Amino acid sequence: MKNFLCLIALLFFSSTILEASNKIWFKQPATDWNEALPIGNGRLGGMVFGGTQSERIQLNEESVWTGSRSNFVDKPDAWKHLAEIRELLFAGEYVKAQEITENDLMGIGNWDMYQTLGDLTLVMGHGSNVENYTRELDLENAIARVSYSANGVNYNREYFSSAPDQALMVKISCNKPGAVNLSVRLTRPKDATIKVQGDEIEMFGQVTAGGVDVVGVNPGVHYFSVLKAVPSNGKVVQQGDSLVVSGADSVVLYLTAATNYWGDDPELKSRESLSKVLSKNFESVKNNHIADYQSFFDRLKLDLGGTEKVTIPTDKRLELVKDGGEDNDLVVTYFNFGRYMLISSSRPGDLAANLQGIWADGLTPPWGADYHININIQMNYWPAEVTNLSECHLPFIAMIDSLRPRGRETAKKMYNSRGFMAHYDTNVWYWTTSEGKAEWGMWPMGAAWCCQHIWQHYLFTGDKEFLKKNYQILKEASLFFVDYLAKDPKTGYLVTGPSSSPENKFITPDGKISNITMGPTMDMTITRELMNNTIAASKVLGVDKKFRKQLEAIIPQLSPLRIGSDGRIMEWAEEFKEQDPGHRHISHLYGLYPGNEISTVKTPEFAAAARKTIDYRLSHGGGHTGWSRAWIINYFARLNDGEKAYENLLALFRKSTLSNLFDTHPPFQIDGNFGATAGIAEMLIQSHADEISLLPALPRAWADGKVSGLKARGAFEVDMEWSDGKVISATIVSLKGNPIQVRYNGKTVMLKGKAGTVFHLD
Ligand code: FUC
Repeated sequence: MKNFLCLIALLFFSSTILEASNKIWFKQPATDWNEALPIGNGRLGGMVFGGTQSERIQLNEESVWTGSRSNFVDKPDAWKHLAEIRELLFAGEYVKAQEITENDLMGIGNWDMYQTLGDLTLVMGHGSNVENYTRELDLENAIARVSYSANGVNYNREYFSSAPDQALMVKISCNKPGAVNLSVRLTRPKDATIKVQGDEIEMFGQVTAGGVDVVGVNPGVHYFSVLKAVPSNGKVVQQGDSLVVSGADSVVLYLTAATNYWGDDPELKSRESLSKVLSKNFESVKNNHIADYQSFFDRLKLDLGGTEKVTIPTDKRLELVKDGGEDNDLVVTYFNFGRYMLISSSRPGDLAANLQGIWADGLTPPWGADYHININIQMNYWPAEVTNLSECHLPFIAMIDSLRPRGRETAKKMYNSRGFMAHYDTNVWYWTTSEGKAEWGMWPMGAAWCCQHIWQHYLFTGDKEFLKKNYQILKEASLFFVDYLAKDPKTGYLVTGPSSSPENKFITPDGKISNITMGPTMDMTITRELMNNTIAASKVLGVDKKFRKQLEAIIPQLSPLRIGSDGRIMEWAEEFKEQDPGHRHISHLYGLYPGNEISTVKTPEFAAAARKTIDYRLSHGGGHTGWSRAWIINYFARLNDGEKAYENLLALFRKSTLSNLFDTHPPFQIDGNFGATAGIAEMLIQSHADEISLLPALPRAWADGKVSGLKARGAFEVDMEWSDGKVISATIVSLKGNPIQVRYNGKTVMLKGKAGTVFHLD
């Protein structure tokens, strides 16, 4: 009997542990947007506030954008100024060169904005005497829930956004027949016509620019959203601009939305989705949603041996960490939340996740919630492969392809070069010119960096068809550099430029401040990597021997990575002092992560110099934005320093995490969530150095744990369990039959076996 009770207790315990790490929950509604809970199907999203008297669900559809293809254009003869600018830079006339760059080389245009689709507001008809309130995001099922009792009646709400049914669903129910009474409205701050008829609300219009501070005036997409209320018993009637549900046992709200972004008629498209989803009952829509979501989410399970704290809501647990505590289980929740958000904001066929995924309020979100491609959007996709969500990576790959038409024009007009390229940011209209100030805009490496993801997707999946389909992108990106690179007259090396080390400034020898120079370190690392990846891809596919030879001849001429007299990796080709020694970008360590030019095993001197570089930045206030901190976690993981990686993960929780576990720049920016999710994985497994390394950066705090479903380059899936910091068992499934060396517990083994072989290590 005693044993039986123990077993029951154990079962209860283990299921509650799982629940705790897969749940973000609160005892109160959100008081502002940063406390609300995100739901999404890759395209259609909502932020659930969970108010009791009045509920707000802020809605997003990924293509609700102002503007159109015409925004941001190259100056027609910009390239004619290139030679002069380069000459000035080689002669050390940085400030003058920057002036000409801004006036004559860089493009012009208007900023566009990703905008809210609107708000779904529910005003409850029950009294205000509310008790036993909880609001949760269930990461196992991708469902948000609110429950409470009001005047003795228990109310429950469920919210989710279904990918298979392309609808956002809300169900309100209670335990007393006929006690669901509420009104429903759809609104938008601007550009919306609202029509209420029968049991439906339509909201439609064409979006235009938002606030007064926005330069852009270009109208954007046409959108259409429709909501239908389906009560169980009771009735629905129109009342002004609301639907009023009364005397119902429960009510289900079905909401669909579409825009003309992809060329569809938005009304037809959202009506089509609505009639499809209406043919199913709530439970079957919900079950389809859960099954679909779990086909991604359940691929990976992580346990860091954390103690369950089921009774403490997430915001309070975060506060405990902010007060100096540690909480491994909350780390797992954060990791799972990262995976949840990638699954919920980036499905094949959708647009790539933007600076806020798909979740953004208002008409003028920070940076327009665009695609910054000098770190941010790449970081969004760092966890995609290693955490077994390869398909969620595809919208980003499609984004790179979409950059090509404009990227070819920019290559020609700004640099008189073949191939394609893009600068530091873009958006869903895929402009590629450099915009704004040289400080941020004059950086020609955006597309080249993005191309890394094509090769990484291939390395993790071994999918040759994918590589074949996307090889031309790599080739065209490399071709740009064949034409574009310039010879530094002093060193004889080939360099990029005019360019910057993203967003950092340096002090010129005569004491002035400048951003632009020739051959900043990050550019050169990315160029080398792009060319090497293109060569490797051409070999895998057996194509383009001649072009490959051309690239092979260029690589040794590229300006190399160098260590400065102070022992740090040099950020620029010359030993400049940085103006902001604690700058958030640490771009010159690209070769450490996400690249692989710097390695503790293969290039220990560079690794030591990289550590000095990070330490220096950190000691001057570096890592102060969420994404910057997340990058540092990955850096320390690659330096095999689990303690430092963990210290920075804790710092991310303590300084850059909102109560709903959103990363904050500030304000909310999703890259830090994704970057840290990748960082946690990178502490457990690495595969960038021609081997799989198990527990390469395990901190003492995670001495015992287990994980299943991590992926490694070479197409492997890895499960392992560890105790006291040592692997006690591991299972490695070879998906493509590649041979691989595995490093664990201070030793290495070589594994060889055909596709499907399951290797067991103990
Ligand atoms: C980069 C960063 C900023 C911000 C912006 C969206 O340019 O330098 O900090 O994250 O992207």
